[in-house]
Amino acid sequence: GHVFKLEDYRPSDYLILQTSLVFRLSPEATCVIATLTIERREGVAASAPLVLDGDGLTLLGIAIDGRDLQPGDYAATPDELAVLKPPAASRFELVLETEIAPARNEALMGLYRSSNVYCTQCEAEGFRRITYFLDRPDILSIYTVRIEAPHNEAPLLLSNGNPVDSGALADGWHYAVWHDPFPKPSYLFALVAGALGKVADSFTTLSGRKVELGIYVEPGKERLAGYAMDALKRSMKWDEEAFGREYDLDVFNIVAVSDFNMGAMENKGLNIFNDKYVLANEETATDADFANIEAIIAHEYFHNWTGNRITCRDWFQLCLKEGLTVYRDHEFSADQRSRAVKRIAEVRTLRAHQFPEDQGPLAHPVRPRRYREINNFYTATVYEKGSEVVHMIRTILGAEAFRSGMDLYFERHDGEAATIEDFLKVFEDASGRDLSQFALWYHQAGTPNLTVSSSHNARAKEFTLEIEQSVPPTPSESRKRLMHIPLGFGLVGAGGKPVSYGDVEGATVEDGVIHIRKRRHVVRFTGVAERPAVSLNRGFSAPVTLSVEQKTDDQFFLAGHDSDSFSRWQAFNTLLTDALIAAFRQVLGGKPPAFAQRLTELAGRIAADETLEPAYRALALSLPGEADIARDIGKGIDPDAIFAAREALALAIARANWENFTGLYERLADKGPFSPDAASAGRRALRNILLDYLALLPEGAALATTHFRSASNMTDRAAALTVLAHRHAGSAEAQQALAGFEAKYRNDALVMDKWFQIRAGVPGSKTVETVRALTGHPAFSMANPNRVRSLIGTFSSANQTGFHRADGEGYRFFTETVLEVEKRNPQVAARLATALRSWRSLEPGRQAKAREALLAIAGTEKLSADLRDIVERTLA
Ligand code: HT7
Ligand code: ZN
Repeated sequence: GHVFKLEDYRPSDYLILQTSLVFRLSPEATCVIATLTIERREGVAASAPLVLDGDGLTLLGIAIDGRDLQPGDYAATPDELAVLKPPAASRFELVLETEIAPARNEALMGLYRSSNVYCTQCEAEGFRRITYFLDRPDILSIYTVRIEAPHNEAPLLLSNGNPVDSGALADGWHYAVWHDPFPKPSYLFALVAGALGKVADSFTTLSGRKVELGIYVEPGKERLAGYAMDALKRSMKWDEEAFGREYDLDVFNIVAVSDFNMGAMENKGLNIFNDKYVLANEETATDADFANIEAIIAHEYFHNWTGNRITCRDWFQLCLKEGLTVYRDHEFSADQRSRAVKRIAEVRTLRAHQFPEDQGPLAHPVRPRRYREINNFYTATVYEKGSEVVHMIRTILGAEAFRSGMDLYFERHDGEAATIEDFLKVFEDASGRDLSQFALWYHQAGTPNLTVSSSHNARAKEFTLEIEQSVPPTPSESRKRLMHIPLGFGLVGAGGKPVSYGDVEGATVEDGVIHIRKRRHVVRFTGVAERPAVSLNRGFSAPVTLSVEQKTDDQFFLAGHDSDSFSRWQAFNTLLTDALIAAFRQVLGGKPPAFAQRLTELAGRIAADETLEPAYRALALSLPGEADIARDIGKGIDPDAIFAAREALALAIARANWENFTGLYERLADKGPFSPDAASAGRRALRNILLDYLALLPEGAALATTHFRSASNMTDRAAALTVLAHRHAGSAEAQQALAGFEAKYRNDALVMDKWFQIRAGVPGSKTVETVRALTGHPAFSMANPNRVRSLIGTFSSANQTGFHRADGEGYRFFTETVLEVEKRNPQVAARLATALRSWRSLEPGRQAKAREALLAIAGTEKLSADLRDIVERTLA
């Protein structure tokens, strides 16, 4: 396959100033007429051919300035259209007629059908599956779209921008015309047509313009869209307050569809969502679902400025819109909920998804320089690490200069397709700082490590930190340059009070941040009489790993007293991780794992500490996951031993605290009516994690059964079902609860996804057979991405003992299924296939079997570009 390179970027010879599209919708034969106003760029020779992108298209007609082209004037294949002799005039009108079959589009890119609704997905390169075009994000065009369809099949006709006309046609057909005044790249084009229910509301912007808001869902599900609408209005208000950004069209529409490759899509004025991120009430959605809906509604809305008004010059710049917009949605959720809890959750996600990517064969810079398939670069590195880079800019500049930089970005680049260089420049200009070394965060892959040791000289009243940075090698980047790392820190004294200090030597230290720029810094703090405990990477100021030589007493002290809530959580989490790694080694050595009493006691104190938010306590009590432990161990992974170590620690904590936990569990029972707010969700989270511990003790299955039966919302019901199915697998209680849940929700696809997830997550060697059997379940479908991700994705990415079964059966099932999914949907298959990216860290037996599975996929004929790219990089 072709390798696209950043250094090969050059502007196109032609521009497309206006794009007028007519769609005559029909499932098997939709006719698309595109009228493109084309302009040759200045300085380009009139003989330069106009070459448009296509993907599987059938050309029915082609004309320029009203005259049909003759064979020989152009060359058309399904994947390209070349106008060989364009007119001499610098501006001309090209009319193209293509035919497409949305009903047969199972890849879910371009125009397709989802439950009888026509919808589109054009990012990254889906527009070329609709018509021939310069399908690249630096071609900004003004769109007018006319949609025609039978009124009874598609009473609703939507596209980008504002509605301008509609009316009846012959034979029961009707039409609607939409005009979007903002020039946009083709990937932001959208169309929706079908019979959908509507929830309507409005929002008045800061300057007093009224915007009509609509959320469209499957008829009958309107009452499930209320939370999404509320989240939308809060997002619109927040962007005005936090970033001074107002909405710019008369309407803003959101459509929920049930077949969607990702979470949602920010098409201008017409966001299209995976229905899982719109539909919710307490009966069907968990607190995590509510939080995701809020975050994704906000994310797509925020793209209107960071992505749409200012877009990307090319796909190498994807993080320009994605990293920045994730940063913005993180800030939004932090403001709407608990900032401290949100930060911990973000870091857990980053470590679970981005760190393994950065530390494995698929590692790439936040701004990659090469790709074979752009769809495979919608990654945790581009999104989550990209957001962390923006977070660091904010840390380095401070709130005020950061905001000035953002204002300058909007002012300077509105209406443009920009680059990361443009983005960094606005912050340099707004702050007067030099960000050239910092820019490496965009260009260099890999997670930097900081090795830190400290010493105190009582006589000289001097406290010293020795800090050394290193970036491990990553594919095709063996030598790394030194990074600028803003390291948040605090010197903590008795009772958790900050320790003051005088002059500092050896590094620039400002506002609680040490600026690491060299390989090694010896940072001396003068005037420090007592030895402090040092709290490092406060607030998770930089996405790095730390190797700190620290006394266990200091770690316990910080876990109880650090005034930075992130670092306090981190200190306890590090203690748990260290204990789990030690236990893993004991299990491998054939010894029963043992845990320090003071660790299990500390867990009890945190659980009961009323000065801490319940959600924070819940996060502290949720043990590092099996994959987190594996990542921290690094090599020779035996998932069964990790599982045994983790179970042993959970049991030790439960046994040491059962009275305390039981009392708390009872006091936390929900009394009032349900509310999805963060505080109520936090109480449920704490109570449910306590249940998870208590379920390990005698009578645990009975307790979980009672919890399950008395649950008045999906959060509690799903939590109890998970405890029964995972902790008491195979028990009568588990069987009964699973069957009851299935009977009750068999017709609710999104709730059945939870059931598939829970069943796919059951630890142990038997689950592969269960999952294989469940692919035949009436509620399952290989064609629906949500179903595939729930069942197959959960099994392969979240069930360590099940998937990595020692005999390789999990991998064989995986190979078959990935290839089966690929026949319909290469994008979803490629994403699934990343489950084996950490195969080299497995113990030798499993490693050999995982490699066989990857080779089996790689050896398959006619593999899609998407899947081939992932397996070949994984094996390289
Ligand atoms: N910008 C959107 C990305 C997206 C996407 C990419 C490839 C294939 C299908 C897709 N659906 C959505 C989502 C976002 O980041 O907001
Ligand atoms: Zn996005």
